[in-house]
Amino acid sequence: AANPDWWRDAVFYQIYPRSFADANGDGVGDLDGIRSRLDHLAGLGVDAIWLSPFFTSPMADHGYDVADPRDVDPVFGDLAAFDRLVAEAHARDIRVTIDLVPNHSSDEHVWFQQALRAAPGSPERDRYVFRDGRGANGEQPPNNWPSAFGGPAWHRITEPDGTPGQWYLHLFDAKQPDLNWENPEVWADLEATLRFWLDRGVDGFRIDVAHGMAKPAGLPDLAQDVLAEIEAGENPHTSRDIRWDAEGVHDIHRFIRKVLADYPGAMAVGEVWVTDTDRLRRYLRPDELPLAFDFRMVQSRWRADELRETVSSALATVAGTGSPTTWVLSNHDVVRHVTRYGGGLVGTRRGRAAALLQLALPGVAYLYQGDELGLESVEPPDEALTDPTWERSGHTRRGRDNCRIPLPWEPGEPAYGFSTTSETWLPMPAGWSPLAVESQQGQPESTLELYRTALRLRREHDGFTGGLSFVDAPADCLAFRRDGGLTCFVNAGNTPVALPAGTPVLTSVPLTADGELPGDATAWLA
Ligand code: TEU
Repeated sequence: AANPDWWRDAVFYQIYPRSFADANGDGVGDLDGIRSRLDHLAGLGVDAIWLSPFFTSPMADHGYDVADPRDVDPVFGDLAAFDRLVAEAHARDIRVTIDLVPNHSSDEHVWFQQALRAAPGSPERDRYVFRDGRGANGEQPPNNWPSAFGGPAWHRITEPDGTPGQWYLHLFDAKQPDLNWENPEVWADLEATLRFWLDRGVDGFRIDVAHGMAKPAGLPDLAQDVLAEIEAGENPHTSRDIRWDAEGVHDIHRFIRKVLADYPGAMAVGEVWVTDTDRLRRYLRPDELPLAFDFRMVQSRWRADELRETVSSALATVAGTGSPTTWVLSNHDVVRHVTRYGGGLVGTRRGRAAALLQLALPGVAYLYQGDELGLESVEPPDEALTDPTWERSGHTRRGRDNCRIPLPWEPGEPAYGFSTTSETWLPMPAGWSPLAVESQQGQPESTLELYRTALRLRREHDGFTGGLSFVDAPADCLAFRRDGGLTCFVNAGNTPVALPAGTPVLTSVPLTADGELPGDATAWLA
């Protein structure tokens, strides 16, 4: 019988559909492409996939601008292709989870088109956050909020009679108007979307901007010092950034959880960009989110003290909530961890060590496609950039294309088996041939085989059960022991160190001739 708590220690694999595999040769990945590569995921040993959006969309934010949340965009396939994918994933014991984007819709959603044609104050306008502007003729935005992509979070429309009109809120791109979560129709529509996909067999959801749907009453200005920090690119995500984490968001999560409760085993993970322990833990409740990404691991540098602090605060966040931690190193929004840790040989080595750290920790792990290949971020040339951040920031922020380069499957030249065309939606770099799946497959020293072995041990070895206790370790090292008996020993420094007693089960790089753990390496010991 199905275990309703299957997700508590699961390894999820995030697929960014544009960049995973392209079956129809148009240079953009698609659902049939994903289906054709399921054996890679089965061989890797992941428990579930998370598909970033594949819904009908004008692709202003590559699908995070949803025009119809209950259909498939033709660039990715159709509902029949989705059903085939779910069936073939389930046949391999891989669960399928999908993205849910409740904070905003596309401006090409039928609701927004109706809102533009309707009058101020109408029920159609009330599904979004329309306000009159400030200043004599309403020519100033209603408040000082910036968009997460740069520029103001407000866009002024032209009324149907041709006069300059109201403003609408968009915390992201202008083509992503925020929905008004004070409107009951918005709730009912989200429930319809949840049930639509759950009835089609999905096993859960990743909830986009899960800290963003509710807005503070009266939409007050941001404090000047907080605004200055945001504009300096510090993106503090503090409790003083009142655009996010408003109290009302918790009611919405309780509503979602009630719907999920009708489907045994259905899970949800929130993209909660809240890094304050007390604020984050408020989302993790038996009647709210079962899981929330802990992004402090993404923000942590490759230093033993920071990593240890990251692990401690993540564990403190979930303590007493009944939820496990959700560990993540990379995703489609951040510079890949190999690059963050220094890139090249050093970054690759640290990336391997970080993978063994991530996979030894109690709870849920999310891998991002390409993590298992040790991929680095690759910055495309200016003219190839597609992320809305580039335009909206006035070309001051290059955006997130660097972590969205299509995956290399086969050795050779671009597109390395990703597509039959070399004209991929983002250019693929020269020199990726050795990183391709087929190049690494069966090579014992490869990052792909390291992940495979690690996932197999995590599944089969009984040392991985229970919580963790930190173990004394030399400077620049971090060590902990799982209740089941496995010890994870990370050397984040440069010099080899002696390991505690125990038998090495797996190491990210070979031990020295003296049996010591080299720098930038992790060992699992039983
Ligand atoms: O990201 C939301 C988010 O808050 C951060 O990732 C960050 O602030 C943003 O990337 C700006 O740097 C989610 C999705 O993961 C992202 O891809 C979407 O663009 C965004 O929501 C809007 O839907």
